[in-house]
Amino acid sequence: MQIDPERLYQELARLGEIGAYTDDRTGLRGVNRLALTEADGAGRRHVVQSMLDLGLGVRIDKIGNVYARQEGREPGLAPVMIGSHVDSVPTAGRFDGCLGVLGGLEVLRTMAEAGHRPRRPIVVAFFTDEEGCRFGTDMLGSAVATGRLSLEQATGLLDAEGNRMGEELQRIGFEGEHPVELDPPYAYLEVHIEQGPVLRAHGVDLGIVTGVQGISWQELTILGRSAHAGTTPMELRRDAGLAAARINLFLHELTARIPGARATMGAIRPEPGLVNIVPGRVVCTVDLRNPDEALLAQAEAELAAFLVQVETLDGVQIEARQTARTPPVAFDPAIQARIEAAAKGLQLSTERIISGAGHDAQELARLCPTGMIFVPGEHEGISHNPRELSTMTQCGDGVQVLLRVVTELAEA
Ligand code: HGY
Ligand code: MN
Ligand code: MN
Repeated sequence: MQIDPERLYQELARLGEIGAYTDDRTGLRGVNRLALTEADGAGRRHVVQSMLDLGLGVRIDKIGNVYARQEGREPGLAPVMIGSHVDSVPTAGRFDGCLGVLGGLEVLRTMAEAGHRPRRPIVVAFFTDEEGCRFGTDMLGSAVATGRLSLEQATGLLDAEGNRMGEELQRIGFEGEHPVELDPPYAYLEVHIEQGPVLRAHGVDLGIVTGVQGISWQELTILGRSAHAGTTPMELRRDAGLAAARINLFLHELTARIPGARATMGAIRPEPGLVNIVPGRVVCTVDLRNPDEALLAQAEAELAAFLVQVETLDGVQIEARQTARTPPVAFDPAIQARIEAAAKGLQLSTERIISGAGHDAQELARLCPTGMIFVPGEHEGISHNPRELSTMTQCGDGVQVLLRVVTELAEA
């Protein structure tokens, strides 16, 4: 059986037009389907329609996860699941997450055209709010489906405007009636763009993902005192903006000292945020990552100690709220071996690689043997940016290997 790379690429382009915008600086077409916005709702409805057109049984659970099922020759068996996400960051490309979902549908389309009925059922899923940047916790839907977070914790989350996650889910019409608890699949596979430079730089066709690094997200609220920028002597200030800058610099020094550490202050919101007022309040975020759990915990502890110093130094108060925390996760070696063999059978070169980004697969790994296939990206694999680009061949190779591995597992 051969998937149709052209059809796959066209499906990616069609979905990529939902929530699309033209970046006024670069003129590039970007995608904004932030979780549970109208655009996300439209993207979801578009994919559900494709699932129904394929004759799949579609089930939506109480957190908005969508599961589309192709029955097998022996329906009672645990299914092989293929999944990812269709929500995006506000400045996305058209591949992040979508390749995994549309690639799964391409696998089922190809099987149907070949008249191939697998022994096991196959389910193609997309999970709610994988990105996490609206409600502050990533892999939200898959974390609830696999029991890391409760439905109540998830639906109670608020976005920066105070909108409640549960109400936003109802508003876009995706609060399903099925229980969120997911019965363990037989196996879970996810194809995803690498979102980094490694595979392309090494001239490798595909990545066999060994696991996902640990992730720690915090929201810091820094309280100082607003004051006149002209009349307030420097030594009398309690400048929350200065405190945030000190913390940002500290994060970068931290990464020079702790092996494998990555640190990012992605959001910095000074208030009142005006030219002639010393910021009295800053809300900012900290994203810490490391493949090693102990080193990630060390970075968290060193940051916590530094915050105490900054409070004294700048006369501010700092409240740190943990908004996401996932340990490093290793993927199943037997599934990695199957991916490697399938790629070899197609004369595709591979390399083992750890994922820098979080993925739904890291949650599913709690329930069943799980694997990921990475597809290289052009432009140094840039992602979370409209310049995100993987070629038809790169996407097609990834999904062809997915087809082989899923076909094998569905006969096991
Ligand atoms: O943040 C991440 O790693 C993922 O894109 N949600
Ligand atoms: Mn993703
Ligand atoms: Mn992403």
